[in-house]
Amino acid sequence: MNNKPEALIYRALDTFSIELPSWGFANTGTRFGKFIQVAAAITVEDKFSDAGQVHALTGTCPTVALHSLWDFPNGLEDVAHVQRWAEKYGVRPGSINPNVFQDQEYKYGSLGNPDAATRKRALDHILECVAVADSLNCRDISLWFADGSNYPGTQSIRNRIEWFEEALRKVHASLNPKQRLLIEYKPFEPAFYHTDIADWGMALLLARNSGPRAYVLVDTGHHYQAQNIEQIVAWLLYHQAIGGFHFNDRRYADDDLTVGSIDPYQIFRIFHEIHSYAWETGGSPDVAYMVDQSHNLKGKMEAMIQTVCTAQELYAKAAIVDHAHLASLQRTCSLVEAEECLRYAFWYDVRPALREWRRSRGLPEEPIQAFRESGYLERITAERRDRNASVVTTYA
Ligand code: LRH
Ligand code: MN
Repeated sequence: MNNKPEALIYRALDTFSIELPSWGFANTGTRFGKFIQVAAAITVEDKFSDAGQVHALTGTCPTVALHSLWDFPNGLEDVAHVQRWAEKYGVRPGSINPNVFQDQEYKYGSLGNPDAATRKRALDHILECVAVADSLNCRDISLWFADGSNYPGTQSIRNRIEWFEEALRKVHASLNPKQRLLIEYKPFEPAFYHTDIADWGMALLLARNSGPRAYVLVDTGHHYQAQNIEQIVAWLLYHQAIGGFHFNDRRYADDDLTVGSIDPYQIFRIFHEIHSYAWETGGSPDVAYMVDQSHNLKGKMEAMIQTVCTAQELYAKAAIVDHAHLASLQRTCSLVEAEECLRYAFWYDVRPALREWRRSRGLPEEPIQAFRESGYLERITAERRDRNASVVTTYA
């Protein structure tokens, strides 16, 4: 086996794919407002068109994550539309994200709500999403819950655990044999006292309680500043409990900035844990790589293409770590040599090999440049300007 860096980079890029979030192409904002981009996607077709463009330019993102109320508000009735757009734009529907956080009835929670009728409605919505996923031949149902409370004493944390366990067991029981449940944790926001699924341990216990095809989803933005995310990844790999990632970057909290824009070494360290696990176990873990970002200022198309290219670079860098050598240095506690072995890979310039890989696959060497020369932005700007004119920008 040729273990020259270029060969390792090629093999890594050939197996690497990352899923794009449909919502990353739409006009999103913060609670302080939304800055409208006239070319932003509005309809599901727009989102498939944009994702198709990014996949055509990078060859690395064949699936689009869909969010129920934003992409198939009519549930199963929208399946045919989605299938048509997927066909037309050459990207498949990926993970299905139920939304039990934006409707008024979820003020005190969804599956964790003290009101049994509200819990039932939330469960029914999720079960419909499982059916939508089944009809779209999607494997992953990706669950994130805003559930929690804002003040001490206002909710029974233990009762809510029981209600989540009860409901998630029913969701797991509704899966077809190929499907998986991904349980995403988040320490806070929008709840600011307790969040029901606040960390990896809570997500892992709920996953294990639900059934064998429930896994933990790690959103890189869902950690306290001081947390060692790659250590959490190592634990979840060790317990074969990791199902996927939502990649983004942050300086403070769940900032949803573009991957590698603040701390590229963080994502590199996560990819290193995965590559070294694969080297040790002789097989790649079954992990779904996904982007979860909201592009409030950057042009949404360029931000997404930049994200995919950065993820390719960081995945390729981590693929050239000499795992056998590093393992021997770790055994002998050769600290500086071991660290230098890892840093050598991080600082290795993989871009010439990446350009060569793209050329050899008939892809543009510089996807962002190719996008700028494609005229796609001008076309969608003309098509969508009027449709975006009526978008509400204010928070209140
Ligand atoms: C919650 C989250 C979740 C999505 C949402 C768009 O912060 O990370 O994954 O449903 O963002
Ligand atoms: Mn997420």
